[in-house]
Amino acid sequence: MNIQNYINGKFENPISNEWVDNYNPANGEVYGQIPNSSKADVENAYIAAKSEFPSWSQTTLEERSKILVKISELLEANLERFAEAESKDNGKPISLATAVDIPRAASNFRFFGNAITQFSSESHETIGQNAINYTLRQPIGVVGCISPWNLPLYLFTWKIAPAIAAGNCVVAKPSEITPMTAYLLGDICNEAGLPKGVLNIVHGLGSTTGQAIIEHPDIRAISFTGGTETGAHIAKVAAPMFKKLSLELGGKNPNIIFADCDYNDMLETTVRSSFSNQGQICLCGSRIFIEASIYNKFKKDFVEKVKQLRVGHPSEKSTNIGALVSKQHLEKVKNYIEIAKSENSIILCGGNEVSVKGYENGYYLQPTIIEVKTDLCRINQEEVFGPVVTIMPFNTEEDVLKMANQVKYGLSATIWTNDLKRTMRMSKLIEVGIIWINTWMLRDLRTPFGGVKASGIGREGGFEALRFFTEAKNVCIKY
Ligand code: TXE
Repeated sequence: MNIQNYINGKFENPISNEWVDNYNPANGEVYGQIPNSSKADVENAYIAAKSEFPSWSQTTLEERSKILVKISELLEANLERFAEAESKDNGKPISLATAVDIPRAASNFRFFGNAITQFSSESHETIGQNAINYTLRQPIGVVGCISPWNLPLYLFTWKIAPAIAAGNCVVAKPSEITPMTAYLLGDICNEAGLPKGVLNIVHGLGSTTGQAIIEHPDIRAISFTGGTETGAHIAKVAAPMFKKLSLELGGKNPNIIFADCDYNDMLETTVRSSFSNQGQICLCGSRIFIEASIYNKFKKDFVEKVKQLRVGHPSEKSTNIGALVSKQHLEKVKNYIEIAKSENSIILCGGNEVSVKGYENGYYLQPTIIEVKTDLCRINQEEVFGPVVTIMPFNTEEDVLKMANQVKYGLSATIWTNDLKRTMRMSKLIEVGIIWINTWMLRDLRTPFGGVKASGIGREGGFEALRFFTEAKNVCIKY
């Protein structure tokens, strides 16, 4: 099946007629092609967005809200079709796409459709000077949204929904590895009555299509989620052009377990926070630190539970772990397991590819637990982004805090304890943007979302996203 660009409300082939293969990770076969869009396609998308901007930016909030909520409803009505497409394109279990990815993509549109009706700006009376200031929050114009392959529609819409809610027009590019649900979204936008040109979707490689978006002199803001290296490259290109930038990058998140936690709840959630989506979530807790007094018990119970996870074809309901997203990514993750072995770490379970009957060329890997001797080894410092976690014991709060922060990333952290004072102390000292206490990935879309250090700059979510997608302009009136 060939995917087309969605520009000015219409589906189009790329001008150059260049295409890229799209693989099904569950069987390793090519099942379609996507445009490798060039600068010229991005320019067409930009022109469509620019022409629509004066009208869309003046559309009432009620009207924008109505359209966004309608998109959300149509996504829900098409849940099965979208979940199947996402699972086939990405390799994730159909159960996960049905329960999480597509419902959350729908929530993104509903949430920002409602949030924009509550978004307001400030006014400041300058007392003693007979002056009043008011701040306009104006849409930026044409903005670029670039998203990754791990949660394809979920992260694509996490950017697009606030961008258009705030009155911008968008040139968006999904990952070339998982383009399918973004492609299907075009029809839904038309059906919901989104004016043509508000959202334009160009498909293609990062180095061609993505590069054309970030280099475009009149695309004034870039919202990007993806790898840290790509983020650094985008910052280098965009900074001299003074573009507004939001970068949500990689993570190497600590999962810190104290002996006084609710053990069973912790154990179950830790299996999820380690291996959901084959461990390909930037928020996965890939470094697990356990208080020494319960280390041996945890190690035994955790290994036992993880061994029960079923690796299988994504379309089967009983599958817990589907396929990794690509051959190249599978090789990267396998290579990290080799690195761990060469560092004298111990593979407690997993570590090998899985041959799924009937789908022998798919990209399957066992969920893998690695016991490390030091937190400073490579497997504990670099982002693997697969079904691989490390475990090691700690003795004191001070020790574990040091290890939690001794890493270049700073996205999220999880702490398991019933000691309230400890949670308050540690939350202040851990260098991350998001902390979960006694839970994981419990999301409230109003909260700021993003990281520090090599995990990026800027915050998405709630009014933070609406602030990012608007420019503040102050007006001072003397009376
Ligand atoms: O991501 P890329 P990759 C991490 C994870 C993974 C690593 C690399 O560790 O192994 O990043 O993954 C587009 N200009 N994460 O290489 O390349 C690209 O087309 C503009 C963490 O697959 O960063 C895609 O749409 N755009 C992450 C998007 O960037 C460019 C999720 C992300 O792809 C571009 C994914 C360029 N020059 C991977 N080059 C998370 N934070 O959740 C690429 N792109």
